[in-house]
Amino acid sequence: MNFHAPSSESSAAACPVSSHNEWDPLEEIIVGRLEGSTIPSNHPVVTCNIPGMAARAQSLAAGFRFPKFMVEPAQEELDNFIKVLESLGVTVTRPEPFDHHAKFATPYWSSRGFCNSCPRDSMLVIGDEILETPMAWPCRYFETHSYRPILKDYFRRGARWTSAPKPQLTDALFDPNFELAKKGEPIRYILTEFEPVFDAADFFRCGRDIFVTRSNVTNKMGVDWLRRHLGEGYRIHEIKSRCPNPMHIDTTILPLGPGKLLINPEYIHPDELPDILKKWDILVAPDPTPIEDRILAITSMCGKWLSMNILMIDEKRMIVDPHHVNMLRQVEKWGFEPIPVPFLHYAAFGGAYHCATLDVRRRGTLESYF
Ligand code: ABU
Repeated sequence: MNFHAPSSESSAAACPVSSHNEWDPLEEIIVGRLEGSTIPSNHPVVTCNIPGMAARAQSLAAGFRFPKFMVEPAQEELDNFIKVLESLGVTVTRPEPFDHHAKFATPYWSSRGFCNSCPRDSMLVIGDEILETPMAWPCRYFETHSYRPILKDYFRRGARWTSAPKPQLTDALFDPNFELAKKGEPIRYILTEFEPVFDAADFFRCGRDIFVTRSNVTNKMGVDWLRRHLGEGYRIHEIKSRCPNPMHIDTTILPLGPGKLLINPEYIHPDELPDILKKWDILVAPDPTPIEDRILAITSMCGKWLSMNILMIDEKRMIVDPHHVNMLRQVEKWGFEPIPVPFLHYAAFGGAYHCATLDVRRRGTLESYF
């Protein structure tokens, strides 16, 4: 590895929102909620990203409340996860409970909501700014409203609070002829360039350098919008992923510390990484431990690489699912201290620890790591 030590450029601000990367010591985090969870309303942008069996179940049960047998075990895991975070000295902040079953409409379409399981998607923290993202799933249109009390509180205490242009999400944004790429074919996306859309979970932050994968919820115009919004203080680099149905970077590639990059060997080819990342240690994720439980396998909204959806507490400690023994053993070999927290039932609501959280404050300063 040819790693250059970071140079400090600013001092820590006394702002409730202050987070520049994925690994500085964690001080405050938003953790999602399951109350009021509703199965996403039917839309091609939803179904194209849900694995086979779950997609079929989703389209049959669209708009109904998630059944108790799915919510209860996930809620238990969530409660325990929160206790673990608090025991580590992290302040946990929560959105308001909301009944996402309520129907809403714009002049162009109507939908029911989804849930607040994954704050990682709807808001992006860059330094002292917390930005509401223009998400492409119609059922997520008003998701950030559950976070408004928190956002207003952060704003009153000095954070910058912004929102990207609210997208129209008309048919013009979605390619009616979209089909998933077959093996060996170039990756295709369901989104057109009609307007900017992006989920925050398609980005990860390494100080002044921010990395993104294009996906079925993040188009080029969305990346351009963010690049122009952040201005010259930041550089946004696109990472090429070979995932045939890309949605969110955090099961594809994730930094675990300065100079340390976890990659999914199916989706990332190291020789295709941006040149600046080639200087980092490439840690190849081990094969995910298969999930034999049929209900868990069928109900998961996520792919098997959710084993990579790690949350860093600091440069050494990380939350990992004890089911994923291959990952647990591997990160120990790399010198990390995994903290095992069971979380497999949460996959039915869209993710694991990284998705389920939004780190709003980490102790550290804005650095340039490259
Ligand atoms: N929300 C992250 C899940 C992405 C995946 O299914 O791999």
